[in-house]
Amino acid sequence: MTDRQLTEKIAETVKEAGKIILSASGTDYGTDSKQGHANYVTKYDRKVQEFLHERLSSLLPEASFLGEEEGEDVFREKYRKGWLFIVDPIDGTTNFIKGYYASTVSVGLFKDGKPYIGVIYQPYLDHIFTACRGCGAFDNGKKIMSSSLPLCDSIIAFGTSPYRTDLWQKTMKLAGEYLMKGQDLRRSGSAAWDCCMVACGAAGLYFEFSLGLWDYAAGAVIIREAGGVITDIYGDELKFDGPSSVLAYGRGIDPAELVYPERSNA
Ligand code: 2AM
Ligand code: CA
Repeated sequence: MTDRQLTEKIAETVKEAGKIILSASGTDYGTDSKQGHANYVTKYDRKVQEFLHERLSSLLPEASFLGEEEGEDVFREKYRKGWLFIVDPIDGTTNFIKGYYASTVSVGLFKDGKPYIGVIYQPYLDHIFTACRGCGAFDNGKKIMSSSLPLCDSIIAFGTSPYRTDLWQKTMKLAGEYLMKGQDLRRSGSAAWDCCMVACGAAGLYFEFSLGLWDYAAGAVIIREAGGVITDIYGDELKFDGPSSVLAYGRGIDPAELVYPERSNA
């Protein structure tokens, strides 16, 4: 199987998983709170993850599986060799619970600890973003490139890391600074979606102070294949081995215009 064929197979599976999200009805989401502020899991997160675990494991039996919701959710040294699926079954769980129609299914495939394939599906809009290393990035099969516009003509997307209440001042300060430098701000509630918006050029830049690996694993491949840049929020290389801050931006942004926050140990 070629890399493109494997990407297509993963995309088919991820689209099927999206149907589980669309099938959710009523108000009984079986919602449980997780650690931290505004951090939830529903029975649908678990269902989608189970479905993906089973289907992706039969697609690539030699791959390990790391998912947000159950089982293995911590990056291990052994993942630096071979294949690893990194899955966020519902990215934007709060949106899902509230009926905000802005959640995604995100599947990254790493090879030897580095992002290799990325697939992100927004089931409400029926848009699937795909990329594999060296093959380019696509939105519903159409090739995409990140924006060539400068910061002053760009939408700035950001996330608020709501489960980390200690980060709100830093987040809002940076958002304010970018509001003055860019065109306007957006906050979608799904980090994976924000990555797609940078990849296709709708947004020029995206930042968030704290994300799980599953929130940005797939997005990183899609952004890079679309000619964009993704680093941590200080401009340092992403390590792809656990939680991190994220800064992503399109081709047109002059790095000299970026605003780097002060470093802290948080
Ligand atoms: P989620 O909906 O899958 O939890 C919103 O700012 C972004 O942060 C979403 O992509 C959301 O993903 C993510 N997020 C929410 N809680 C998180 C946590 N405890 N750790 C890391 N990311 C989280
Ligand atoms: Ca997530």
